Amino acid sequence: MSASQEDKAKTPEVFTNLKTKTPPTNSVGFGALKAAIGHAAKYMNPADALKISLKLNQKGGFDCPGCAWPDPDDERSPLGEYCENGIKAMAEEAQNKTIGETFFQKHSVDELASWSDFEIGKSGRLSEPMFLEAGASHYQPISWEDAFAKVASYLNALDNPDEAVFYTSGRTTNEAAFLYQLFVREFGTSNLPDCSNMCHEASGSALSETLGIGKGSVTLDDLYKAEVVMVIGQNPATNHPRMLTALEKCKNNGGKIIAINPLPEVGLIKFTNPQNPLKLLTGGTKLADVFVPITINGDVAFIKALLIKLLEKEELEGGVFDTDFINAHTSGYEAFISDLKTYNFDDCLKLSGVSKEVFDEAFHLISNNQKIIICWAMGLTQHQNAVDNIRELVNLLLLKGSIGKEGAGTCPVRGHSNVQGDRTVGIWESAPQAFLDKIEAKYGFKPSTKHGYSVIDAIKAMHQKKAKVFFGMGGNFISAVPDTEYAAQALGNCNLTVHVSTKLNRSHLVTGKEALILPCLGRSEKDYQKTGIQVQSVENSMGIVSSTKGVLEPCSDKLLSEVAVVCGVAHATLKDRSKIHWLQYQDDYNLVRDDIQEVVDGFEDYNTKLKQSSGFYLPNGARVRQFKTKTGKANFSINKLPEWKLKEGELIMMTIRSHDQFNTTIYGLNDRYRGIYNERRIIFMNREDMETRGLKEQQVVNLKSEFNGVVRKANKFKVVGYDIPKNCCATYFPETNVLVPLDSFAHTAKTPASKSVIITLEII
Ligand SMILES: Nc1nc2c(c(=O)[nH]1)N[C@H]1C(S)=C(S)[C@@H](COP(=O)(O)OP(=O)(O)OC[C@H]3O[C@@H](n4cnc5c(=O)[nH]c(N)nc54)[C@H](O)[C@@H]3O)O[C@H]1N2
Ligand SMILES: Nc1nc2c(c(=O)[nH]1)N[C@H]1C(S)=C(S)[C@@H](COP(=O)(O)OP(=O)(O)OC[C@H]3O[C@@H](n4cnc5c(=O)[nH]c(N)nc54)[C@H](O)[C@@H]3O)O[C@H]1N2
Ligand SMILES: [Mo]
Repeated sequence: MSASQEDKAKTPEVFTNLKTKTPPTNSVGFGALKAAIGHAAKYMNPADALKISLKLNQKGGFDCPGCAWPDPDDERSPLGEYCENGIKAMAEEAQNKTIGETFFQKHSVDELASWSDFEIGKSGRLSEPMFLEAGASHYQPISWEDAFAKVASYLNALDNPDEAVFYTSGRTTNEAAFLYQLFVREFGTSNLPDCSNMCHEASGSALSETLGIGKGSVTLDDLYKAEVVMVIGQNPATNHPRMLTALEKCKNNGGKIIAINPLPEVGLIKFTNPQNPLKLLTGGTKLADVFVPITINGDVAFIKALLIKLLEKEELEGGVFDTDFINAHTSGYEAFISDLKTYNFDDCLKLSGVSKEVFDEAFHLISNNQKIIICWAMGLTQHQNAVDNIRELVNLLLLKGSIGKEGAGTCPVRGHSNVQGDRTVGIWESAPQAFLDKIEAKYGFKPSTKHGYSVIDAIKAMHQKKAKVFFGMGGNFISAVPDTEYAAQALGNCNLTVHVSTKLNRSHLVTGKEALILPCLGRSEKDYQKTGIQVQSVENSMGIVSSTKGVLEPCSDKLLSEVAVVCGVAHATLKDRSKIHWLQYQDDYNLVRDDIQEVVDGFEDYNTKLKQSSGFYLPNGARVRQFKTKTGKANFSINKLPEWKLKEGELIMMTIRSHDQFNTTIYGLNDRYRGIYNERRIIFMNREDMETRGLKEQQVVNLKSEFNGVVRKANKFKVVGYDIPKNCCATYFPETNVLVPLDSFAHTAKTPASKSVIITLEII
């Protein structure tokens, strides 16, 4: 009998021989160089590794497919603007192994699903289109023409275009993303969920409402000039390592850093710049001036505590708030202050789990400085009250006038390398009317104005059989989304699931009745088309658009670019009913950019500007104090304290990334900066919590979450005692996504609350 859809979706419950060490006290340095070189040597050809290291994030080179951290405008290190995890991302993409017909003949879908995510990822690059026929156990090769025809026939057989879901992960370039959403809209739906729905959607919602732009306001130069940088809910040493260089520069200029995190993440504490040989020898820079060991989801309470004390001091002494800024540029101040006065400082501080001593240190820095930047990531956006977290931070910045001036502002640190750009060019299930109007004016068809499905809505629609075709442009949907078992049933209900991918992943194994894998070029590869090798473009976390051009030969001659895949699917599906000449775009991507400049604001002279070596900045109202909100001003907001409470025996769990993974791609089994080796099925626990439960190091437990009466289980995790606040625990994503309830998500933004999962332990 074949394995169940749910079983195939879950990570195998197998241990790999855990070893633990005391976590290091310093990040990057020699250890990182060694790990990067070791990884590249193991998985890449030496000549490719060299080519890549010379071109990665260099002007005129290609954009690292890792994170969205920006490249410096001015000087770039001759030693390479990359980091250990950038090299790992490259080694993953530019693997020297490929898989095609023989591999899929040898291994059935069920067998592949029994492999760990690490093993699946290491099987090699996908080299030819593959098709899984209804009832078949193995994928078989299919020609591109037949694959396009298959997609077209399933799409055209739907009763309504809204029965199809078109997911995007954030690596897709501007050119491919623009064409993809254009095809989806011409096909007739706005079902464009994307990884952003699970990532920074809460930031986008909170920032649009309060500051009029769903993106951050600062530039790298601001970070160098800030007096205080607060890094909250983010682990840069692992997920945005080049940010540490910027923080170091800030410190060298006299700036102070406050790190707010349940874990004493080493990168926040101390950093040795690998691009500075002297520092490698002398031992690095202490980064965090104040480390705030906050309870998971204690952030609203902590920020409120800060706001209350700031108000007290302002009323007593004055000079704390930027009154001129508040008067000239904000709205809602009085209502905000009168609400703030209803809260009690001691209650807030208690809820945050932070001591008065540590609070005072953070308070001192905030109240005495005027140029403040707040950086955050998933530690704030993946809670039910995620939008409140961010709005509360905006309140703080507004009181201090710390926005739209040098050295101050918002810095939501984005995840995927082009997740921000994808949204800019139209990957949005609820795109603004003005954008849809421009599409209509340019192409002559009327895009659907209905709000499409976000990730959570899409899963529900597939589960209810309201959606029947799933198309994934990159990503690994089944492993990335919450509530793995429910999502597996949802995908299983589809008639067809299609994935445009570089590498094999679990989503290729948890399929609809039929399935297609469409293999595409990676960022590092040369994109040969009729008019020559194509350049593409991406937007980083600070709103800079720059070009990216591959340097390696494609790993197989049967790969298409994402642009060509979109053109092929669109041409086959829409045929004569299209108003667009689809195939012209794949020959010359300049034509795509010509279109983007007509439809999307800020892209005037796109093709010319892209030739500038450092790219160009998109307009950003908040950066210049032009707040494009409903009130025309920056809005204060009123946010309640979150109401969650733990019952006896319960813990609050955050699902986080190890140092050896990129989302669902597992580079290796270590988490060096947390002292973990050779294992991912672990749960980090407070040592007192272990004692109360009589738990020993490495004891095996099952994890259980109960939400609205539904029990979810993840079996077999080893307990690791760690420096984490009481009643809090941490596990790795995606192993524990089975425990994240689909209906536990951020209000307004619908980001799954994967950083506040309430669980109990079952001792076995
Ligand atoms: N190497 C590598 N780079 C990546 C990625 C990757 O997987 N690997 N992923 C990319 C993507 S898509 C993204 S979105 C980013 C993710 O980057 P991060 O957001 O840094 O990633 P997470 O591991 O989810 O880390 C969340 C951090 O928030 C803390 N945290 C959790 N809950 C709370 C809370 O309630 N309050 C506070 N204050 N802190 C909390 C955790 O302890 C952890 O340090 O990185 C991007 N870059
Ligand atoms: N529990 C829990 N769940 C989470 C999170 C969490 O912190 N906790 N984080 C969430 C976040 S922030 C995010 S962004 C999502 C990530 O969700 P996704 O973006 O869907 O997942 P990834 O793991 O980044 O996708 C990896 C796959 O993308 C494909 N790929 C890689 N490069 C390319 C390319 O250039 N083109 C194409 N077409 N395909 C490519 C490869 O086949 C690879 O297997 O997960 C979310 N899920
Ligand atoms: Mo993300």
